[in-house]
Amino acid sequence: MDEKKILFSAIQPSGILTIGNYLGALRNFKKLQDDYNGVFAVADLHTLTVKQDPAILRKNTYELTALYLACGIDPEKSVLFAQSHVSAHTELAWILNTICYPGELSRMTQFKDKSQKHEDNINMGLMDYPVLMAADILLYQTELVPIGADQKQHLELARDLAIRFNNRFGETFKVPEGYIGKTAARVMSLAEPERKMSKSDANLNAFISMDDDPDTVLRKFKRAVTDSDDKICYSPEKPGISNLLTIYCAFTDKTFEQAEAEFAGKGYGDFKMAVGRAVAEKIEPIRQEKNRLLGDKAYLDEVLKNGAERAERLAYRTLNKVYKKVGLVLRKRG
Ligand code: ATP
Ligand code: LTN
Repeated sequence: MDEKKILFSAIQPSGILTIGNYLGALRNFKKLQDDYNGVFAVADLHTLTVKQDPAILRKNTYELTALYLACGIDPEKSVLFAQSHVSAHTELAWILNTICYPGELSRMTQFKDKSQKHEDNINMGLMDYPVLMAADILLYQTELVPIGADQKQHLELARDLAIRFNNRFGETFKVPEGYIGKTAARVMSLAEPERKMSKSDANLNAFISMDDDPDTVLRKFKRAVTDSDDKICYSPEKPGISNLLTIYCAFTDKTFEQAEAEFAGKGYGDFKMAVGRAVAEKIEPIRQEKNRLLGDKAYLDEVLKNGAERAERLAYRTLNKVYKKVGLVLRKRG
């Protein structure tokens, strides 16, 4: 890899992605991949922290790989791989576990939310999730991590662990910065605009999936919850309309002022249809390209294989350094 700085991010193959994942994360990956050396993972090990059907997890791993490519991640420019293919991730997570304290993990918002949601399966992995995420990031000497706003707390932990390790054992890790988009870093549910849009929501009308066809997109926007008065403007008192405006502006590259002017005097019905059309227009070609790629499993396997080889080389450079620093005797090879 050339001298550009490293950018790392990952997404879990825990279902079909929503436009929240797209706007908050994926589209920024594409924007940034020319200026950085991009390393992008399918975070399959993270997904195991919530019960999965093995066959569906395998399918979702290919779905997400194809979606990365369909959204413009170029496997020649960037490294695209599955987290479980590079065992350095779990190895570094173990070392980081020895400098991380339970209190730091039990107070994580996502841990608390997911413990409530999955009461019957509060496992150690769910609590340790942010440490594996820190390992993902730190292995690549990452400088920038594009994420949605909900992952900020986890990134802070990765920074804390890097600093703690460096202080204890000497300079080893770069301390990464987060990149949270200025707009649409937290897209809200269409049914309950006070809550984050999530692909695992039981109410299918609460989110737009990247797999929804144009009719479904329009139907879901028609049903989206709005607010009591009928003025189309951005305001904290109007979470429903503000969320729709955010989505509209993100997909059309318009400012709130431009959008408010465009819909001045128009009703919610017209506005919702316009949002639906803008979204459908952008995501339909991505959906079709993703489906085309899914028809070519051999190609997807090849991309993941090359990606894992490139990722592994980078990752073991850091891991060997870490093993040496903490006093492990390195295995002699050959
Ligand atoms: P789950 O619903 O299964 O917990 P998730 O969608 O919250 O999953 P990931 O798939 O791991 O979580 O998220 C991938 C990326 O998408 C992360 O950077 C995350 O911050 C971002 N993201 C998730 N939901 C949203 C949202 N509603 N708005 C903006 N960004 C989001
Ligand atoms: N936890 C992240 C997914 C993820 C990630 C990472 C993001 C796993 N490892 C490393 C950035 C960097 C999420 O978005 N839920």
